[in-house]
Amino acid sequence: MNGAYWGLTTLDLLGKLDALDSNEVIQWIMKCQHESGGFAGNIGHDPHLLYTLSAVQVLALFDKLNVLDADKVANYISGLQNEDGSFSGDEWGEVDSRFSYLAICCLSILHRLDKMNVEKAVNYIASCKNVDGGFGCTPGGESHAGQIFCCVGALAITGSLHHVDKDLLGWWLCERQVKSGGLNGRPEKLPDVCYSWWVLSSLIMIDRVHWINKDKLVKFILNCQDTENGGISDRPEDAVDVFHTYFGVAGLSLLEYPGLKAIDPAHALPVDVVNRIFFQK
Ligand code: GRG
Ligand code: ZN
Repeated sequence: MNGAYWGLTTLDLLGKLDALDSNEVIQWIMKCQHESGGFAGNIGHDPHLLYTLSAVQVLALFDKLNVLDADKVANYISGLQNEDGSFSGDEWGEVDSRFSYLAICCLSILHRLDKMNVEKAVNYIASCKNVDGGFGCTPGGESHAGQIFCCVGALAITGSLHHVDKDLLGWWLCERQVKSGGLNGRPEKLPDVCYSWWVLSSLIMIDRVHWINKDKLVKFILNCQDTENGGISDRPEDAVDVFHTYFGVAGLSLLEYPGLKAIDPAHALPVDVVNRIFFQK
């Protein structure tokens, strides 16, 4: 299901969503829905918030959210909220600030944020903030750009960005740019194309994107292309995959690279899709 979201969102950003038969995709997605209302990664697998958001995002791309029983999906999601405001990813109970983002983003797309306790959810995310301005997966967990995207995205969607120290976090995030122009996910690690999304979307949400060198990042991403067979890899000369192809193209879209649709940094969907969800009910 995540693969469907990465591949189809990339196609949409490229203006090629019609390359696939939408009915076939939608039928497969609906076969992945569990009786609990949540979606699984594939037919017959167990449901999880991760696949539930991807399923809802793909239906949004195709303007087919109406095939869903939104209350049923929302009940599955809100049922995973814990007493302290955190979210479990599925019935087995692992807690992570990623799951807070998944729940908040999904309920927001479904216009069902009122089904969860937003105040408690926001307070839990704020409790994952560290002294370096970043966020971890649970309180006290090491700051990591992926978790920062989740926490900042969730705070942006709920109108709670006042919990972020924008200068402190902006400094930590812009320090992720290394000599080659690429971004890493935490200090001393290698650059990787997918951080073009996790870091850049966060910088945009806190209005600090001008703190990195955009031209150098564009060149780094383009250098990771397989110019013969297509696709983008994590770093130059590596094998391509659909995950890094999506985050490379999405990063280029955030960098306003010509010929790509604009993408919304919080909902991780093309801006025209987000506008359709929130402004054309
Ligand atoms: C809708 C875009 C979107 C996402 C859904 C699942 C999720 C929400 C976000 C995941 C955030 C996250 C934790 C991303 C990091 C992915 C990654 C590259 C992990 C690798 O971590 P390490 O520590 O790699 O193994 P490094 O780069 O530190 O060596
Ligand atoms: Zn990566």
